[in-house]
Amino acid sequence: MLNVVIFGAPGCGKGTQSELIVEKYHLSHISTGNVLRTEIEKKTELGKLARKLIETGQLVPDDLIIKMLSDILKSNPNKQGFIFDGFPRTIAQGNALGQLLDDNGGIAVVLNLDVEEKILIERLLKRGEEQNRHDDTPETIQNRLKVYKDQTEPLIAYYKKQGKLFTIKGSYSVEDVFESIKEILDRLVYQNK
Ligand code: B4P
Repeated sequence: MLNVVIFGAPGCGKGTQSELIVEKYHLSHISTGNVLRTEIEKKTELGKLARKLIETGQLVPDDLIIKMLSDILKSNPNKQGFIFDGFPRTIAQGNALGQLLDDNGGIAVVLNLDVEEKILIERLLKRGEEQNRHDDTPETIQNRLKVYKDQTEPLIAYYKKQGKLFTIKGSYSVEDVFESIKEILDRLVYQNK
């Protein structure tokens, strides 16, 4: 079982690279951002709350998001493994993921996509124009970057200490970033054989 966390600031390419990883390594893709956007479309209670928070660049509370992830894992047994895209975003979520995967092989690797802030902002503004995402506006982007620094970035030291962190330069083309990811994942797949 290969459980991969893809990690980084908003707009670093987590979602983009996850799709390529899923295609090549047949992992189940769990994007908490995508799940929340579906809840928003369906206008569920969680969706209504998430909408307010996402539009202002804040995180959905840990207890709700951890419960959501735990339910998804229970209903999606995949022997090949999972790619966690956008989760964890806080240390509490990191602790919860460790516990949830305790009986399922643990986390094999955390891929940290490192991108300069200027490029992140350019990408998110472009996506805002193309896809009309309500959280890709100039004010919300600034807040998301601050929330990332305050609440999510501490996970870098957390996973470094566990020896699981691989930092990849994410400002290159989609194809070049994926080449770096493949080098890491191919090695792990080979070792697991
Ligand atoms: P997410 O959906 O996870 O959004 P993201 O961080 O903005 O996107 P990502 O990094 O995946 O960027 P992408 O590949 O699309 O979260 C949205 C919100 O949901 C959060 O702000 C939060 O409020 C809430 N949320 C989600 N998970 C949560 C959790 N665990 N706890 C609490 N709240 C949570 O790339 C961005 C753009 O760049 C795209 O347009 C893409 O085409 C482009 N791009 C990607 N790679 C590129 C490259 N190499 N070169 C050029 N462009 C590239």
